[in-house]
Amino acid sequence: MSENKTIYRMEQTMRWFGPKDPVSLSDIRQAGCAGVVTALHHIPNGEIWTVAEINKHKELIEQAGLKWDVVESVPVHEAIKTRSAGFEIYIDNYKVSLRNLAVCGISVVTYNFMPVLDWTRTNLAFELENGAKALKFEKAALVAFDVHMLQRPNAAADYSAEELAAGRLRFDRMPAEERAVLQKNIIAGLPGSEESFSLEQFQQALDKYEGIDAEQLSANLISFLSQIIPVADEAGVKLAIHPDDPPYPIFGLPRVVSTANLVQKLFSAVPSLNNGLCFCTGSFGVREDNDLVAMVRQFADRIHFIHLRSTRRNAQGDFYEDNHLEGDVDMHGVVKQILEIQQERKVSIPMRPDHGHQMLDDLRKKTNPGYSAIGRLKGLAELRGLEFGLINEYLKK
Ligand code: CS2
Ligand code: MN
Repeated sequence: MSENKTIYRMEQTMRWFGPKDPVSLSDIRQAGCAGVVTALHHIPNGEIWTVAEINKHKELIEQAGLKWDVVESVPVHEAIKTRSAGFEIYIDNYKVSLRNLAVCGISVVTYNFMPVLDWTRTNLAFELENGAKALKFEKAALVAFDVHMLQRPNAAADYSAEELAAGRLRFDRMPAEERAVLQKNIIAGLPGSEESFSLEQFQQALDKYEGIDAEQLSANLISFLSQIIPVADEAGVKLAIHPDDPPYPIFGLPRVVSTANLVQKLFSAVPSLNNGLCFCTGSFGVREDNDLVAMVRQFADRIHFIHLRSTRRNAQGDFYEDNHLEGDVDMHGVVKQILEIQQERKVSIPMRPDHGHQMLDDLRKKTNPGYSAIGRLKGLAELRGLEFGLINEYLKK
């Protein structure tokens, strides 16, 4: 291949939670990013994002010498997911927000369709051998919370006898303070989540899904898509659905964005290419039956945004967030495949290192779980190195 041929690299970004984020725009710029991924976190879920509010946020970013590459997320109101009272208004508001974003020149929008909770972990400070801290999902802790703290009716039916025994033991041995932290970790809202709950509120939110199985939830998502994708087509907005995290049912809630087949169903139902995917390797990668490299190929035309991170799972159903290039995700294979689809499509897809370890100075700082500066900088630097190596090899061919 000739030297002067354009090479499409991944567009490097980081998530920014707005002016209150302890990681500043200047930090993100120093990490080597040209753009940020952000949202209007101060606007309540379901309300319209006005052009004035979007532009205000955009100016802050541009003043720092960066671009606003991707919206993560315009949250989908629970009434839309359950198709309950008022959902039509929330869909109309969503359409207006998409149009307003397009007016401001922002054209990639991420969202998820996870019932009640956004991403879920049981431990936000799992100490790794080297002293850094990672986010972890421990099955026995989840069972302890679900069966013994929340005492969800019929929860026991969702687990095997071994899982129940492990959960019981975990609960019995857990000191009161640890129980309180566990509850907070699961339902008080991780960064980027729009909701936080008390135990009673959480049970009420779960109850709203009574009678909604995966088929019904999928139908609700498809009917939402069939209304908003035409607006995205008109306005020139690419939507990117984020997969379920973890990618299987929890708390008896249905899940509809966990595997290639489920994702394909959404695209077959609403074929426009603006009906796209946020390819999150950390979420999909928790399932052994998800072949990530094959999924990048399968959804080549629809990947509009990329989250790169890796998890390591065990036989008990636990997983923790590993170094970006280690763990169960074949990161070399995934990035290689992404580079191939980018050359074919002639685009640079925005990518962010999704989460990072709390390490070095950040261990002494108050940080947003998963979103400390140094761990993400390390992840981004490693990913950038991997990409650099792959591109050099490719140029030699
Ligand atoms: C999480 C989520 O793993 C992740 O990316 O940080 O907050 C995610 O951004 C949302 O689910 C996307 O809507
Ligand atoms: Mn993600």
